[in-house]
Amino acid sequence: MKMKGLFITFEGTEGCGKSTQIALLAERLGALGRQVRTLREPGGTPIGEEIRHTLKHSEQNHAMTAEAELLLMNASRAQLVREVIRPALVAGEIVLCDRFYDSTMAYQGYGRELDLAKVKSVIEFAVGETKPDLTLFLHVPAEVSAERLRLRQSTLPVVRDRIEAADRKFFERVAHGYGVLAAGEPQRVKFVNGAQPVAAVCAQIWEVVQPLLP
Ligand code: Z5A
Repeated sequence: MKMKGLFITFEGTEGCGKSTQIALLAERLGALGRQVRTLREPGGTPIGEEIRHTLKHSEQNHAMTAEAELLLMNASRAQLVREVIRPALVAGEIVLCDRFYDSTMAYQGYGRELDLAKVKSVIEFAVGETKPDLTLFLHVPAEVSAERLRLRQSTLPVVRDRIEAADRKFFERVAHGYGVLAAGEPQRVKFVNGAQPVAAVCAQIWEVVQPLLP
């Protein structure tokens, strides 16, 4: 099936600004008359949102193994790809997705230290031929990420999140993993300095996205 649309994914560690920038880019593209679809992972479909709850907040998830986590992330993804992403791309839409398979490589591969080749083959089974045209990797130092999360948590009710509860070493491995992944695919993965003010990040993203618009 011919895909006429454009598939852009946003990646990075917690609080790097993905949601903020996706909203701004969607608004800008919408104002230009483009058909835009914003999605998040895990989630984005009714089945995926249930899986998201199981992964993050369910009271039953305390004993979840890294292997189960890997498979659930990719069950959510397999559903999202077939139910939403492929039909949207066939229809010529611009799909903006908050995390995709690089998150699995970074969190389950590097973070949980699962075998990288096996993680890759699970991802391949989940996504088939559906791969991002562009991935924006919003890089922020760990201190910036921690400070943003602290500020956000001070204004919101506390909800237990199993993944966020991992230790510091886990998040250091995730950040290292992202660096390796971005360096390994410079054509697809574009490095964005997420520590700048919101408007400056937005401008840097627009410079990369604009030339790719179909
Ligand atoms: N995960 C996984 O392990 N494997 C996978 O395959 C996939 C996911 C797909 C999803 O969590 C979790 O699933 C995630 C990875 C794992 N776990 N962790 N930990 P989520 O969807 O709940 O959250 P997140 O993806 O980690 O994103 P986030 O924490 O919500 O952050 P964000 O979307 O990147 O940032 P934001 O919400 O736009 O901004 C955060 C705060 O900073 C907010 O208060 C903003 O107002 C502020 N902000 C944003 N930009 C700026 C700038 N430029 N300056 C100052 N302040 C800013």
